[in-house]
Amino acid sequence: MEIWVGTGNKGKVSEFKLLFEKLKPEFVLKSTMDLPTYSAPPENGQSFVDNARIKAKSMKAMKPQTWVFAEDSGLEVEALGNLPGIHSARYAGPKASDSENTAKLLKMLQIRSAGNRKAQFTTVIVAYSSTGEEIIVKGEMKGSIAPLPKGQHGFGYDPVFIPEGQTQTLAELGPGFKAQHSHRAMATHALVSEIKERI
Ligand code: ITT
Repeated sequence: MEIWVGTGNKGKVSEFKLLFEKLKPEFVLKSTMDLPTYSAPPENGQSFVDNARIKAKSMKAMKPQTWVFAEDSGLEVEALGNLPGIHSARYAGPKASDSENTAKLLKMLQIRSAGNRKAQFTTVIVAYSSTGEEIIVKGEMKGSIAPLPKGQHGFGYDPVFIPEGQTQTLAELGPGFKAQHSHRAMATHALVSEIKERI
């Protein structure tokens, strides 16, 4: 059976693939990157839920008979009034790279607050069952922002995020750690429980 995720982010796809292989191996994960004709909708919502729903609906329009989902995620930094939040992917500009976003984050934190480096990742997944029922699940991971980027794994802000109780960044800890503890792992566990209740 197939489950389709509406995302153009390769890092998300590889994490979801790992999670589904572990939690629900009979579901083969496909993404909009397997659909050359797909064009992503504008993410103009005011919240993670709004944006995840926009992306999930557009995925459902392409695959109406199938289980589909999309996620919206981001990094919320306490001393920055929870920014970048829903703006995480484009924090340093519309075409910003991961390293440009990370550099801006470290700079803003240096300007606003040297002391409070508390942060959390949030993921909201909106899914539609094969019959069109909407399911919403959420995952979080608490931690802090490192003084400098470190590590080679992952994507986005992984090189500057140190999970609570750890001394290394997510980019140093690697995919095995994220598959067990990340915001995306928590949300995917919740989604798979919801799926198991329905099929
Ligand atoms: P799609 O909308 O196509 O799924 P996107 O990257 O634009 O891809 P979002 O709008 O949800 O996705 O933005 C999420 C951003 O938050 C992402 O680009 C990263 O900068 C950051 N982010 C989310 N989860 C992360 C993680 O696990 N590790 C590091 N950064 C993450």
